[in-house]
Amino acid sequence: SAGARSAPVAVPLVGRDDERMGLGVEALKRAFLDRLVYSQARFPEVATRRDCFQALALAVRDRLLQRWVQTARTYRDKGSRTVCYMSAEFLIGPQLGNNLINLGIFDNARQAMAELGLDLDMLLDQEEEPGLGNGGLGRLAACYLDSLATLEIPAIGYGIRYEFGIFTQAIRDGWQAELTDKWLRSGSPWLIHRPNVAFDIKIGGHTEHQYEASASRRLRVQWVPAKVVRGTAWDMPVLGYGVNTPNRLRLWSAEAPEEFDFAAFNAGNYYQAVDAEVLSETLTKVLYPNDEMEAGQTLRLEQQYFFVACSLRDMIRLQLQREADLSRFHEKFVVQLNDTHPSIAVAELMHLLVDDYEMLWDEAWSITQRTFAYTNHTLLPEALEKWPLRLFQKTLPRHYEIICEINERFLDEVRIRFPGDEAVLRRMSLIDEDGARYIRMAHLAVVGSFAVNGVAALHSELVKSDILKDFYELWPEKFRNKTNGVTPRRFVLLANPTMSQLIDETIGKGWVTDMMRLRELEPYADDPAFREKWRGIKRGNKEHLVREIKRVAHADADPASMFDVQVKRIHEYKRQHLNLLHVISLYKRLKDNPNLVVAPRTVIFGGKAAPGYRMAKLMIRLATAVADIVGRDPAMHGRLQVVFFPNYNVKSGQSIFPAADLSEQISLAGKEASGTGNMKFQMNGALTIGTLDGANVEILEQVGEENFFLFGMNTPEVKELRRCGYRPRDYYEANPHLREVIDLIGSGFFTRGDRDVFRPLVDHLLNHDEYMLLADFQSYIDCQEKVSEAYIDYERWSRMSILNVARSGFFSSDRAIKEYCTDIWRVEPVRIELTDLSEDDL
Ligand code: B1H
Repeated sequence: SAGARSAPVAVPLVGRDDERMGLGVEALKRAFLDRLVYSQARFPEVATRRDCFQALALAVRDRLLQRWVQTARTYRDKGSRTVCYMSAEFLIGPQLGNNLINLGIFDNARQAMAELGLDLDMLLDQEEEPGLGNGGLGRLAACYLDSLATLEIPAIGYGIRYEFGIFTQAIRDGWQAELTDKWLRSGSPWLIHRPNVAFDIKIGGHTEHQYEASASRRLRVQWVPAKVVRGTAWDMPVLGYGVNTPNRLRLWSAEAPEEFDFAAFNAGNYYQAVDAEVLSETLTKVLYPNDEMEAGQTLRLEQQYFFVACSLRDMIRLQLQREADLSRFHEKFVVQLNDTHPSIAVAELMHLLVDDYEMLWDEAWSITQRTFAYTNHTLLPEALEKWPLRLFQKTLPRHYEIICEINERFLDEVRIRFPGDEAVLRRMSLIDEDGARYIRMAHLAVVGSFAVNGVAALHSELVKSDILKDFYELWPEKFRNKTNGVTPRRFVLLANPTMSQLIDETIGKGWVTDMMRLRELEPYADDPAFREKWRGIKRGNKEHLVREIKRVAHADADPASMFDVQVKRIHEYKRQHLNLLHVISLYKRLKDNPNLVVAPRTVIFGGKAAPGYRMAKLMIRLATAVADIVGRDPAMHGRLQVVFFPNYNVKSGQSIFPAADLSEQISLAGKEASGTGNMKFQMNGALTIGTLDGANVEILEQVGEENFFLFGMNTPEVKELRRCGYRPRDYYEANPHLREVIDLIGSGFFTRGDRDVFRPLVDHLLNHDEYMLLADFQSYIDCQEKVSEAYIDYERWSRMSILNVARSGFFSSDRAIKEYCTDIWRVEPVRIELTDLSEDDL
């Protein structure tokens, strides 16, 4: 959290009486002390920082819950159509600061704490990060919950309460080390356990088919499971900004159902009973730390099924409270599938409707197809989720049968549309029969949904032309684009209070829920006084990050240098090693020519590698090795520095984005579905150096090419080069400078003479280079030279920076969610009226 910060924007509840509403300084002091005593059983003189954080968080939670009760009542009375966002990940980040912002009491809370002798920033710093996601996909789900609540849309987020979130990254001897993330160690003040909201979920076993004795002779299927796991609900309130709507994030946790314990216990097998308990609880123990798939883990399939099965039962329970049967289920609920991770929901809803509620197949299928919509997030063919058929059948025997039935009926439809085309049947089947057999989850999701969307304009086109081409030809009307967005509440207001304040003073308040208004900043890009203030703010944010870098990376960074930042998961397609090739190139040129005029740079890397992804871990090692050598070289002082910022997460992101000058978005064209970090950087005034990939294309379109540093091949050029047979070694041989850079890595220069460490990386680049770093190298180096020239002309740079912010409105998650609401979900806002604390129904 930044030095002396204050929240710039008070929530515009007109004529709000803060004290009467429990939101004033006095009321907050009182609430804090109450919570310290009655929840923490502490008196102020002995309270630890942790106690004080808990007390403030609980006081804030009380204020959310007051609104929550009102919201639940209104939703029930109105019977409003509800969006259910199903996601295996919600990377929500720390909650306290965000809740203070959304309640409009950030400044009051700071003052209240100060009057009690406590520093709000210190308290905010106590919160453990709930790392319930890997990267962009999980963070997107969290941004969308913020916007859904802010736009007053009835919505529920359904996910998993992992006991261990994404690992904590440490750097040891330059290598990534993974430490467990026990974020629930001392409980979370935001999670409310609902032991009464519980469902028993079957797993494994076999099915039994029987014709009913009655006249209808209907076929009944019984699923006899191998085990039963109980799911209970944990709810987190998600408050919108400046409104009274806290929506519900409902996370499921696995336990052993008591009956099972007793069965084993009565049979005299106490240890088996305890084992069952332990085994059940492992189900939601840990988040899989892979950003783009890891195949074939039974536990992962069980996790997916478990949370989807609980969620659908929860929705059905709500529907049956409102109506006599389930025939209008799809009118009351729409389910958005965040990638294929929850796509087993298609088969599960069929199972529930047909087997449990005895609906006929055709009606059940019609309801199912009108309930689901599917978002695709990846273009990497290897990241498309597929389950080995045997494993799937063993875990979900009934769902296997249902998927076969869906598939037969679906392939009949394909046969009619493409008569005699055996190849198309094989390509579109839900079951991959080439070699080892697999269930294709993306195909299940498309067949079971009424809408399918990509996450950026380019990506959505590539979904139609490449990865789901056959499906697009069959059902063109299903396909849409919904370009991602990010929430400006967390990533601008909370993360960058000084810039927010300047914007308030310049164009007035209200822009944070109407981000297109940032366009009103455009004229100020030409105002030298404004530009000067703008630079001062960036400088302040950089000084704050410098202190963080000192604290976590033990390095001294120079705030006068250009902060050139690449933070995101480490992956070959994202090409952090291309960035490193540039660093080494610059290093070499500075060594050869000490008088070279270039902007001084601090190149900052951050991001986690999947624990089993060897090349990604080697990329981290290369970054730390280069950081080390460059850092030791006195000739680089004040000219070039490299920092690896450990354990990049939501919290540290909030210090990093506001301090960045340059945003590195350098994936190979056609590989990054969207990117969302690119948007967070832009909103905080960083300029982008990037390829024509993902949402970069739209950022370029918004800011104009004179305010964007574009380089590299575009998608058709990539395809063409691949078609012709790409030979990276040709580039190496033809470009002496590139050769020098690669040879330096191979020579052991960065590893005290050890030539073995980076050999796999160098060999891979020279012989395969799947992501074509060498083909884009020269274009990237040339573009970085233009960046350097622009930075030195600081008036020009400030102008570009201001225009980037002024033109970032399109990337608000509010815009994205409005598009989902009108084009996919067909839902309307529901206004919540707050009866305040003094009224007697509470
Ligand atoms: C994205 C994932 C992902 N795409 C598998 N796919 C996972 C796939 O645990 N798994 O198995 C986890 C995550 N994540 C990202 O989604 C894209 O790479 C980004 O380009 C995009 O911005 C983001 C949000 O749409």
